[in-house]
Amino acid sequence: MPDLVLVEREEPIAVVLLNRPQQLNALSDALMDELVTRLQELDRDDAVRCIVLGGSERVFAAGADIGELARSSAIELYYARRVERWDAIRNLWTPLLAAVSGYCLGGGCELALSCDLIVASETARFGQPETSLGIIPGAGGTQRLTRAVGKATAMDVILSGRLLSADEAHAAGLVARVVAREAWLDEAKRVAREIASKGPVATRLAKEAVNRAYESTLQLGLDYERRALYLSFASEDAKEGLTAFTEKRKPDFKGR
Ligand code: CO8
Repeated sequence: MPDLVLVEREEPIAVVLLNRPQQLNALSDALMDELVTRLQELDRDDAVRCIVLGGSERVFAAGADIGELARSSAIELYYARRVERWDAIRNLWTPLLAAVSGYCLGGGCELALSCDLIVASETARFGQPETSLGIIPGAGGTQRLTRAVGKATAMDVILSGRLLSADEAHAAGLVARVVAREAWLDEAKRVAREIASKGPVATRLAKEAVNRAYESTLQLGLDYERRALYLSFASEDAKEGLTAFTEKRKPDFKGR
């Protein structure tokens, strides 16, 4: 059996590529288990400061594995806690960047939405076609897509099955940067290296604080941000970053 997920370490970043090309990277249970395991391994490794998650040039992922879903009953899915497994991705500490080229549909779109930011090729197509199958988005699509792009666009995408182009997704706030077709992975790696060059403690705290904005009320988010700011001052990285600026040199962050 070939690996369903390929991992390349290019410290300080790592690149994780979905690898089920014949099925357009459909997210089978086995693939998701392997993906979560690999991501958690990288998350524990201090040498990895940003992770890029991608598919191929043709497809990021065409959704959950429809064959598996067709064979599953409601109670099997409920007891297996399949969707709960996806929470591990949202809970990673290390910044996670989705590099999306081609189709990014259904569970694939929800997987990209679970990442911290999306860098998309101009070929990317985002959609939630679940209602065509008689089901609904179930790994966060109705919630995360709505928060990312607003009700009007989310309703359009989810109810009509319309696909968003990369430019539309960018204008709507789903995508952080749109890059040329041939450079989709290189550009994503470049952004990841930029992120990895920052203070790792600060990056993790900032990521958590931004997620609070997205997931809670303004006041709770502001309270969280303040505590995270004070905590960042306890890090050696903060001392190093602030001192390096005053000494007009590049900081040497240790992640401590
Ligand atoms: N699952 C399984 N197999 C797939 C999937 C998929 N999602 N998508 C494509 N494939 C397979 C096809 O069956 C085909 O296999 P084969 O060669 O053996 O016939 C192969 O990949 C190539 O696909 P196509 O021939 O269809 O390629 P095209 O270029 O003509 O079309 C599309 C590409 C438009 C992407 C088309 O394949 C498509 O519409 N795919 C399905 C997209 C979709 O509906 N996605 C939503 C799935 S449901 C979902 O994601 C719910 C998530 C819920 C949370 C998770 C719970 C566990």
